[in-house]
Amino acid sequence: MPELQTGGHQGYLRIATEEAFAPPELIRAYERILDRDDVDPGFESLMGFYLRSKSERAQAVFRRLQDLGAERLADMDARGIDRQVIAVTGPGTQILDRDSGVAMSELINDRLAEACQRHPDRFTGMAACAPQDPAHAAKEIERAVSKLGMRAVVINSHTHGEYLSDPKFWPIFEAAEALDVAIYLHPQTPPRDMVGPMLEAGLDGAIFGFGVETGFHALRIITSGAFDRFPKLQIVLGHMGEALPYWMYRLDYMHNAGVRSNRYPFMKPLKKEKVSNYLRENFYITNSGVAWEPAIRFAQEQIGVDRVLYAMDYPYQCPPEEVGILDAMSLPPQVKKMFFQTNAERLFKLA
Ligand code: 1DF
Ligand code: MN
Repeated sequence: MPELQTGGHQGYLRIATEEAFAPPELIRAYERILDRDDVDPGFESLMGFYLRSKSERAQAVFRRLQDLGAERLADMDARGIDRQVIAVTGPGTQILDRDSGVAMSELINDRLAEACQRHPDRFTGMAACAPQDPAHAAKEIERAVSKLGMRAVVINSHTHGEYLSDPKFWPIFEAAEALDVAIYLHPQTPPRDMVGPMLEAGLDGAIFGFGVETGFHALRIITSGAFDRFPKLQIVLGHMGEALPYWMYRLDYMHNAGVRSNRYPFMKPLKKEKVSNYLRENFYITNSGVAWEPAIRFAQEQIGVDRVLYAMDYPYQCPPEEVGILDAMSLPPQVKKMFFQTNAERLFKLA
């Protein structure tokens, strides 16, 4: 494999769009939660591993998560990554109680903004917020975007088992739509009521549980009618859209059948009629964790070449070989440039 370089020698810059960090204050808050006896089982499985395992993988992830300087930049250089779009790692503020979540969201945004100001040519930030306090979340998103230069919002899926399909959270959608920034709906472990049988099988994490829960969350948002209320809202999903593109045909059929037969009185017809129309017009998809050309081509064909973007998922999954695999995809050069560079430049207003 040729050595990877930054600078666009291959005909495009590489912009990685689902990259994670954690400030030390958040790690300390995680430690205190892990010490409780009523700790959320999914959280214990996830952060119990990354904070306490002696394995090489856990320790490398833990170290890299906390760095927004030399090590991260060196890792980007070694992988030929020109820019990272960075967000607080899951579950972030959303595992905390309301007041701690609010304070932590402000701290996260201040820290991330400082790093982006130190390295404006390498780092772009996504705003954190605490959905536990929807009114504050909306104000914090506004501050982070207009004062701190954040270019999107991250929501690490459910908040204590609650979903953004609940209108009490819609001040968040209203703020994102008004500021014209996308919401990156990023995974975390499934909530207590969903995680039990997954934990039992060791399938609660990024291997499967994350994707099931986050895809389900996105679907709940669609079927709630939120996009009919906020038609310009854009949501980004990682991991090839958490498998939703593959589900589209059946989702359309069964949603339509359910609505027509009034099976669930609260499930109302949607303005755009089909679930898939929302996936095509209100979603972007990144390939985080999936360096696999057939899946990327399928999403490009079904959702559109202008809506499928590159992501690495640093530091959780960052083998340099995956960059080479994606560089080698047999896509037309202009499509590869959209994938690695220009779609991200447009969505995050980078160029
Ligand atoms: C993992 C994967 C952890 C992803 C993450 O954040 C994460 C993992 C806590 O492998 O445990 O963001 N991911 O997006 O695939
Ligand atoms: Mn991730």
